[in-house]
Amino acid sequence: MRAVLLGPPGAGKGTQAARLSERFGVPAISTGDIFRANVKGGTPLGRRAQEYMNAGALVPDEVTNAMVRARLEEDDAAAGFLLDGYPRNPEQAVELDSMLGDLGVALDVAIELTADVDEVTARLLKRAEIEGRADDTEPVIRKRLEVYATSTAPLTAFYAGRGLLVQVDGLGDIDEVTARLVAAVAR
Ligand code: B4P
Repeated sequence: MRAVLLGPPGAGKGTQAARLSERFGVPAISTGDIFRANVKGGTPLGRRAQEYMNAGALVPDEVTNAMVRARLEEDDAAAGFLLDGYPRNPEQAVELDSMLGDLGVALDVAIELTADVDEVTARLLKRAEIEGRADDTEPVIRKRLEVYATSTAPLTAFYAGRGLLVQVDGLGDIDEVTARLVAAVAR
């Protein structure tokens, strides 16, 4: 399986990517997780990414694209992958095509996990209480949702135009959503 997982912040991408990764035996590659690991480790990449993440903005494409290209070239991604949170704008989608072209492979599916604004906001505020992530405050969540609507949402039309888009309802309990995703991918 070579898949991308799209959806607004809080739709459950990270949660479900971990489960799909196990189910299909492919690595889940989360750009958000890679950035957070670098922030925690105090690397130059982390220091660069942190200011954008804390503001709810996208990390610049040249940083993100180079990071994903290097990750897709690793051995464990040769037989498949699930990209969680990438691409996030049309420029990244074009760059992903170029990376996959260079690797001689193609995407099988683009999965959009849908959830409404009220639900995702509630989930992220709940996560803030548990994990205290710097980008889970109300003003930053609002900004992330704006960025999603402007930059990321157009990707659904991009992938639909290629016949690759599958939409899955992200509301309901976590197991229920996983079952929907597995059924959608297996089609
Ligand atoms: P991400 O890490 O991708 O963060 P996210 O969109 O909020 O999704 P996440 O995966 O964490 O949350 P999930 O929906 O699983 O990005 C963070 C930042 O990194 C971005 O703002 C940006 O700055 C940067 N970045 C990342 N990728 C980039 C790119 N490609 N280009 C540029 N910048 C990039 O879950 C949310 C919460 O909901 C969790 O607490 C979970 O437990 C809960 N939940 C999940 N499913 C649920 C369900 N069914 N019911 C109830 N709660 C549920």
